[in-house]
Amino acid sequence: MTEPLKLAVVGHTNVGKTSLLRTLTRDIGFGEVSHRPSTTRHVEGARLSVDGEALLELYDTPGLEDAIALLEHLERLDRPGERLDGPARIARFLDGAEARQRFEQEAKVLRQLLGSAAGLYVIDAREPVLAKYRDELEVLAACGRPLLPVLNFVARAGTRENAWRAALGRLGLHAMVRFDTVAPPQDGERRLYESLALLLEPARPQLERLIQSHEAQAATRLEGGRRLIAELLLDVAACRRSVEARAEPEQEAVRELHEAVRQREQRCVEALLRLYAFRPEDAAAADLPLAGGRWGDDLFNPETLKQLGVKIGGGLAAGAAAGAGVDLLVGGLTLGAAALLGALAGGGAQTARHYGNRILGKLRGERELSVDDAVLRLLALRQRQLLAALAARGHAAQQAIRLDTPQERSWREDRLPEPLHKARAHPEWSSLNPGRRREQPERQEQIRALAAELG
Ligand SMILES: Nc1nc2c(ncn2[C@@H]2O[C@H](COP(=O)(O)OP(=O)(O)OP(=O)(O)O)[C@@H](O)[C@H]2O)c(=O)[nH]1
Ligand SMILES: [Mg+2]
Repeated sequence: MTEPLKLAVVGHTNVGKTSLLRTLTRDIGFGEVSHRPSTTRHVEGARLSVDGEALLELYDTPGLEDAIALLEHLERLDRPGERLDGPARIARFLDGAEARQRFEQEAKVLRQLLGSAAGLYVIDAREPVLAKYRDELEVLAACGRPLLPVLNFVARAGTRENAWRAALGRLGLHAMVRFDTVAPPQDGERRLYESLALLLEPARPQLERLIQSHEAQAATRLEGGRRLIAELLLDVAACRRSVEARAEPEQEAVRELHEAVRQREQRCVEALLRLYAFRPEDAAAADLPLAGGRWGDDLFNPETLKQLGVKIGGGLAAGAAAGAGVDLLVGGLTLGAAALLGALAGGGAQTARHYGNRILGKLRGERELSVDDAVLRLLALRQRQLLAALAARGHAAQQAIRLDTPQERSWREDRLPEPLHKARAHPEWSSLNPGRRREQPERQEQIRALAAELG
């Protein structure tokens, strides 16, 4: 068993040190994050383990505030005729009274860095390279530990990244990583740990294990997310309601079906958020551009579908109820009914039995409500987009997720994947229908196939 590698996360106050810890540990609840300076007052650690073995310990530290005064103080610590090196000077400082008084916060940082194998020096890359930051780096460098600068706040344009690179180079710091804690690059963790492995060669095996484990976990999460979306789509595609062919019960059934589908989508959103370890409110905020109010409130609004460029099929055009396609088993053939006949022709004995009942229903004057293709398209588009947003989101993010209008065409226009067509003929696959039998191998097979198409 190797000892966990200890890293101190250090830097000026308010540059995102605690945020970096949140993102690297995928823990939205780590420490306290605030726009106010001096939020973190004590050292706090978090451990990253793989298969129960602790590989890395990250220590959050208070922000440095007055490095200029501290550097001056350090320079006065040498006795006459003495010329201490950095670590000796830091050791003398930590033994002195000032380390418990005026520089108490700074002393915590330096003690932690001395007790660590290396430091991650977090930088707000929007800031100019001021003298106070250079002094800060000089004080930290005196601890004699490798420092890896981490450029934060780099997701948006207008940073001073180049000035920082030049300034860090002049201080002998040539390795650095760009890592925005709110929107980390896809390979951000890999780059960060690989850069550390260059500085800390003996720790390379455990850093590589960490990289591999993180990448495997990310792939598993993505697969899990696609499966959740596939289950949602299958549930909705297979959903059916029989209703008496009279205006009042019909309207009531349409309303009830809308609500059931909305709730089903909300359940999927919440499951995705849980899978990615985010808060329920991270995606249910009122200002989602694709939805007013609660997520999914305008799922059945034809205008939403139009804005997204989703093809609006027979059910919507029929106007009986926006979004709830009416398979008219009564009152003539429609597209919906034609599709049903196709399903009947291609389906097995079970399908025939099922449709047999529905044709009986027709004779009794009943209608079948199902959810229109356009709604399936919209669900697929925005859930996929949510999944992509979650995969790219840092756990330091404070704002609710905002989704742009999706650009991709396939789910908007192409024929829907085969599993959804199949599901139309299998009401027993839907958790939204009574009498479902969800553990059926064929349903599972279709979910797998559909999940693969969501990739
Ligand atoms: N947009 C954006 N905001 C960030 C980023 N990193 C941090 N923040 C914000 O910056 C502020 C400071 O973040 P903290 O993580 O508390 O910073 P800190 O360095 O730990 O601060 P102290 O503990 O006070 O020294 C918070 O409001 C964060 O939400 C980032 O990459 N992008
Ligand atoms: Mg902090």
